[in-house]
Amino acid sequence: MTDHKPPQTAVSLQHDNLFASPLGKVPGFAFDQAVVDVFPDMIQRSVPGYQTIINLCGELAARFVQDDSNCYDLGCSLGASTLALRKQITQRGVKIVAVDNSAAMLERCATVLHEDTATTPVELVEADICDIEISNASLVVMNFTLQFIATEKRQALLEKIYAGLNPGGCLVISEKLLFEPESLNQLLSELHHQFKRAQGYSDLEISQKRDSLENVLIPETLETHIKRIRACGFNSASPWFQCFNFASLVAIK
Ligand code: GEK
Repeated sequence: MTDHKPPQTAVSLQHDNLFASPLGKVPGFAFDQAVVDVFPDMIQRSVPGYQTIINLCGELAARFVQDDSNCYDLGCSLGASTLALRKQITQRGVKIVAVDNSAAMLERCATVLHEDTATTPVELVEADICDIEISNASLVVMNFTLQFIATEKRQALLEKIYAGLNPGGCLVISEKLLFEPESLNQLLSELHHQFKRAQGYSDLEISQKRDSLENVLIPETLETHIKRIRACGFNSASPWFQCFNFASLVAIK
């Protein structure tokens, strides 16, 4: 009998159906191999504006990256932001440091980067972003990662990023947001769920994924983010993109 395995590609095109069947007690969300296998499909169909945000990171790289400096992709997953930066960086002597604490994510990310033809060197680091050193940075990208960091550690992380950025350096933070009052939060959350249904997710998938992310993904309000960024000393900070309860902010040192 012939084995008809699909060809292996670096970026898996597997459809996300991790939450499609009733799971009984839904386990807490983890960035394990099962998630890695469906990740590109999962994030595209779950985060409105995801590709727009990733592309903008490339545009910001063209604008803000300084010669002989470092760029950081914090919570790099499969390297989507790193690839976007790499595509646009023409500055000399630049290194991208891509960090994630999921071994499964980084292993697949290494394969993805191996197939990319851009030349800016990338250092892949398996670590907690709260523990790494940040230095000589001209661009730091944190796309949908801060939301997974314990809230009490967020200020110190932002202060470390600020300290490691060169003057004129740029920080991008993309997050799921919380809204006040609760009625507004409910509305934006329902609009997000409508988006997910339009992407082919069933009500069961939406509710089981929500349960799985409970206490794992902790969103904060836009005001909390801006206040924290400003408290670090950034010269300016503003959201540049929002769709429902997802936004991306840019801050300049
Ligand atoms: C993208 N930026 O495609 N230290 C390091 N990594 C962490 C930590 C931590 N403390 N906590 C979580 N992660 C990517 C998408 S996904 C967002 C980022 C999502 C990693 C985690 O392993 C995962 O790979 C990533 O942060 C979050 O634009 O899935 O919603």
